[in-house]
Amino acid sequence: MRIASVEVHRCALPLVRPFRTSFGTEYTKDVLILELTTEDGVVGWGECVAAPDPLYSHEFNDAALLVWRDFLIPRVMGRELTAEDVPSLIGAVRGHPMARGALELAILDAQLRATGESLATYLGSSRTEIPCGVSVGIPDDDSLDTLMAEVAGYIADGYKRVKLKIQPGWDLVPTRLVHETWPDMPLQVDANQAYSRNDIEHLVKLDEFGLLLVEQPIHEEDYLGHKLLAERMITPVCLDESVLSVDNAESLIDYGACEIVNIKAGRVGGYLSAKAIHDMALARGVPVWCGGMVETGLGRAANVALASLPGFVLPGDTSASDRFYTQDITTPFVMNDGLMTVPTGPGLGVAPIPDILAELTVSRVHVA
Ligand code: OSB
Ligand code: MG
Repeated sequence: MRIASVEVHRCALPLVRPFRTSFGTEYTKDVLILELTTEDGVVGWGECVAAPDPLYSHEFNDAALLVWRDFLIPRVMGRELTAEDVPSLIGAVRGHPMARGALELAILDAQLRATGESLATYLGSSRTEIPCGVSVGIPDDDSLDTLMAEVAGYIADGYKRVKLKIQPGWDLVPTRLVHETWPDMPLQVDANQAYSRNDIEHLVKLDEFGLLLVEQPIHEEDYLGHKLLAERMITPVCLDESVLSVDNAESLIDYGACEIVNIKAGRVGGYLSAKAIHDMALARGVPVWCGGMVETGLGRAANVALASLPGFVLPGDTSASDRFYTQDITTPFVMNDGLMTVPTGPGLGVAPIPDILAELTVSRVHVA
């Protein structure tokens, strides 16, 4: 295919409730959606998982716009290519995996729409439906009652696994309460790097709650801290922010810093890299699960496809659209008995609903 044009839709989606983590609170989802058109007139869609501010990672929306315009899109425009060529064509550009991943996804979507194949089939899916977990933020009012009401609602919805966001001062007490109230509900926690290697003895106290895993407790660059924690803790240590590529994931596993991998395609530069990490982990017998970045239906469709690969043995942060949005930009993803159906249509299998996309769009940039 040859890319003829790329348009960025900057959208603002109100969240059903604020989403608070150890690094900040989001009230609205401010998201960049790529619309790419090929010379044959095929349209492909990609969602960028960067946020307006560089708080989860160094990436942020305005930087993604510049990187696309000045460095990434010029390397792929107007030349004959396939999606598999994209990582090497843009490989000279350092960093910016979320921007790279969104561009690769739009190209892959266009390619698969042209051939009629679904993303799930292309990636090597082994299931038609996947179990869903839910990520629960720190309550805006710091109240345990608020947390318990929110978790009770998700359990009533049918979620098969609960993940609590934790930070110093909001860890043992909420985790114990949720564990004791729903002892059979698979439970895990995510600190988004809020602790240090000096907190190992404190983090070990989480062991009494029988958690599936503890996610990214310590700073992303502190591999020794995670290794020391993994040696000391019964609960498996899972890494999110630290995992950036297949080679770095294998290094972290081999070193002993990572016992379970959270795979987020945006964080690792796209779905081809995500699949490579999955394949490596499956071969090594390391469990993986699909992370989320509060995606709209576009990114959610791709995550659900990825999560249907055989190595995804734990429920992912693949919640229903209504966990975050009253109005998604695509047909909403729904859950039945805690399961979600993997899209089977060509490419992502969903596309933005034109009127709704227009309604939620704040600005449009013609990048190329
Ligand atoms: O660390 O997993 C994370 C959301 C935004 C940024 C980082 C993270 C999250 C989540 C997943 O916890 C939320 C979701 O998409 O379900
Ligand atoms: Mg995380």
